[in-house]
Amino acid sequence: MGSPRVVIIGAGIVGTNLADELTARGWNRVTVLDQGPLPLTGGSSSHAPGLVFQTNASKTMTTFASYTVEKFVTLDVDGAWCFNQVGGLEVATTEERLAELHRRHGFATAWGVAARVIDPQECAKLHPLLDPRRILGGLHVETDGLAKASRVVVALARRAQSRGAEFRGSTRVVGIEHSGGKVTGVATTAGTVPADIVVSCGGFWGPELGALVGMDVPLLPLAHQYVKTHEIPELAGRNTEASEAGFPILRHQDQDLYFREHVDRLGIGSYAHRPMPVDLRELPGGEITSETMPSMLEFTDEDFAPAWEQSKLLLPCLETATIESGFNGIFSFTPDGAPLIGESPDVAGFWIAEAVWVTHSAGVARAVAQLLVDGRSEVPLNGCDVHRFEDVQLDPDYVSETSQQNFVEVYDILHPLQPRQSPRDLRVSPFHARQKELGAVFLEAGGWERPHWFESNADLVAELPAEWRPPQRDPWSAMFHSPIAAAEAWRTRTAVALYDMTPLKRLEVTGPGAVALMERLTTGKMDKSVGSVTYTLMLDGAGGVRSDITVARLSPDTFQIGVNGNLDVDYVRRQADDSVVVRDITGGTCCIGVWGPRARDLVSALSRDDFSNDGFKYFRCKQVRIAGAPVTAMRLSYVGELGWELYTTADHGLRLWDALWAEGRRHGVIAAGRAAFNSLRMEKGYRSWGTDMTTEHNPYEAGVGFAVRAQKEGYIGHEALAGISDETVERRLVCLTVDDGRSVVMGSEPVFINGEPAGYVTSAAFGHTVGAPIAYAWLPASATVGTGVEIAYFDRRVAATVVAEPLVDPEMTKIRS
Ligand code: FAD
Ligand code: THG
Repeated sequence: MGSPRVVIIGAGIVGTNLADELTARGWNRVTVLDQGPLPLTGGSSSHAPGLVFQTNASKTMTTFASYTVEKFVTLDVDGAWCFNQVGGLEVATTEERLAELHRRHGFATAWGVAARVIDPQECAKLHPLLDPRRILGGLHVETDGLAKASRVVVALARRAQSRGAEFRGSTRVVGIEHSGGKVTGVATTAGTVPADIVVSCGGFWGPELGALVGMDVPLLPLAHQYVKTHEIPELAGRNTEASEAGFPILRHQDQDLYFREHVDRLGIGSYAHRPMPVDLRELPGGEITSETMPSMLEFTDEDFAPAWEQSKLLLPCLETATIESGFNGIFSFTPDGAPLIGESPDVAGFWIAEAVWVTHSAGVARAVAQLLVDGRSEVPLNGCDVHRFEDVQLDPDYVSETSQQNFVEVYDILHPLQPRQSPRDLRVSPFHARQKELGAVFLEAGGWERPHWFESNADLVAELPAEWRPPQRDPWSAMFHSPIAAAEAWRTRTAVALYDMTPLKRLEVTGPGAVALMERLTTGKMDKSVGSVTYTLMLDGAGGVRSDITVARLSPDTFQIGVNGNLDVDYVRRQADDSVVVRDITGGTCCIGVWGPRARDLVSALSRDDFSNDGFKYFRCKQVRIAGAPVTAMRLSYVGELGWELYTTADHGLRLWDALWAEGRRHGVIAAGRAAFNSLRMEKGYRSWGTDMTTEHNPYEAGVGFAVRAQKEGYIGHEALAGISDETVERRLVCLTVDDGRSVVMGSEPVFINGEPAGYVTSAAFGHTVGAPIAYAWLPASATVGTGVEIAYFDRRVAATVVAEPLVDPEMTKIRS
């Protein structure tokens, strides 16, 4: 049997890259269909100016971009370039932006892209059209440049065709055929094309194509303005028709603008205008020809006027220039700016790869090809997986509002904790009203309102013992933070605190096949006594960490699983057969973490059940009553203190909270938020999946090898772990503390050893118990305890040291007593 029959919908930059990547892997039964003519289909790629700036806050996105560069530089069409590596220059006209460029320099370094922050004179030397007096500096990336998308598609289509792929233009897909929950083919205006796998690379048409199988594709088509000037005297004679450009591509984020050369003209792109959402139903229908470009709408000059004025200020040569042409070009935006990759939950074999820039196109295509051919992408996709969204985030109004917001903020300086302003209050726990009364400062995640600290605890800051008083923070790390977190951490470690754990996703897995399913999916022993709780890992086929979860056996056939997000829900559902029912019970239930040395006193006072150390052991669960409410209590603690997670149905939640609060006054109870929580979990050495570890890492590298049961076989990923141990790994997630005891970093900074980039920070926080900032970082295994490193924070270097972990309660005396 040959390779599966694959139909790719869309011959834009993503679809052609995918055809290339699949055929490169020996899959030769690939058909690419497009409604438009070939090679210029009228989609976004047909007219993309193709600026490729690799630097991105996301490691995955940067890796996608770097691969795009690496691949495109090797391509040509009859000798004509596909990638012109002119370099990339981002300039700052404000102090804030200059600082941001230093931060972006950090991202580039952390993710392996060479970059430099340079002064105005050097900027002007690289790009002589710049007025150096208007700028404060720039970020220069030598390997950035221009991708000629309209030529790349030709080069790649030829290559894919030479390996057996077939391209058909002017063939519109009108239906997806499936039977028994599996894709069987694609219905087109020119008949049916049979298929085992269909990948929709339909760009901003994605939602229409997804609808053919009932799949939500949360992207919004938005128009964005691009103009070309008439001839610029300063450019005359500099470039040839063939080279097109010689100066670096230029970004002026303070004014939402970017620039490139077109031989002797300048091209200007603007995000400075109002968001212009496009209703797909209003695009002109009928046959698409090379003259009708459905992705190009008429230029609206009034929207461009302010951008033109700003362009003249940055590039004085434009004072005397005029605009030759412009258009409002359509492409996709998503609620978080990242692409959409994944398989339909209902129709197996129907995949999407959409909302992808030219910049990331080759990287995304390689990832999808690896998913299809190998079952796994080498680059972690958790930030790009279409199943990352919660149900409420798939609502078209949500997608529209947040994607427009993303357009507006595309070049803004965004703090990692910066919450969206709207929509808010989409999901609240039963304790929300009480939390508001306590002055909770909420940040949003997955639609949930989560308290980060409580203003009602402000008075405690003055009571803090000297060794608990947090140092003053720099303005950036002080944003969306409060010293109240120190007081909340202090009271958690010394008295007791209530944490709202409701947003932590939980599944009920039930049925005669439940044990077998959990045995197959995890590294731990699942067939344990009812009442057991197990911390365990789900791995992918290559031994990468898919998730770390807690599994509570509630009855012989029922487990409650604490997971890390919607990706886990999607995965466990896909893996389950008819003998198991997987239910997401998050919304109908709630959870309070009651943690601290007084937790037992507090909970026992409200219950007839046995909460003694013998009667309720660490990592056990029981059905109990607390203040009359039926509660599933689990003795574990992500903050590393004595205590329980108390689960009940939503109706009982408020009473449970009120009872704990009222009784808690005698035990010094407080409500505590995520800021303290995150610091406490790092002190205890607990990883946060998605930030500290992903599928890219094996358990031993990530420091969770203890959760792999040595005797166990037959689970997904087991074979891949053969020969791997704590001793063999070449890199490790390690704990650092900052030497000066005060410089807090934020995460995603590069780490230097002997002056050379050696790794990057994952999570970071001030460790209130240990009185020093903590950072987890990926470093070579040679960086053992005691190794001195430097973390680059903006334009500073912060000295830090690899330390033994956990920093708090390594003997487990607090948590087990
Ligand atoms: P497309 O190129 O749109 O391809 C999708 C294809 O699917 C189309 O050819 C379409 O005809 C086909 N299709 C849709 N529905 C059907 C159907 N039912 N049946 C058959 N075929 C169908 N990105 C950068 O990285 N750098 C830039 O500088 C840059 N500048 C931009 C400037 C402008 C003005 C615009 C509009 C976009 C810009 N982008 C840039 C974004 C970039 O152009 C797009 O993200 C990218 O081209 C999308 O590629 P794609 O293959 O997903 O989509
Ligand atoms: N609570 C519950 N489920 C969860 C989390 C949680 N699932 C997702 C995520 N958080 C998982 N992360 C952790 C990390 C560490 C621990 C629990 C959940 C933990 N670890 C013990 C340790 O390392 O010492 C395990 C000890 C053991 O294996 O016996 O407690 O917060 N419900």
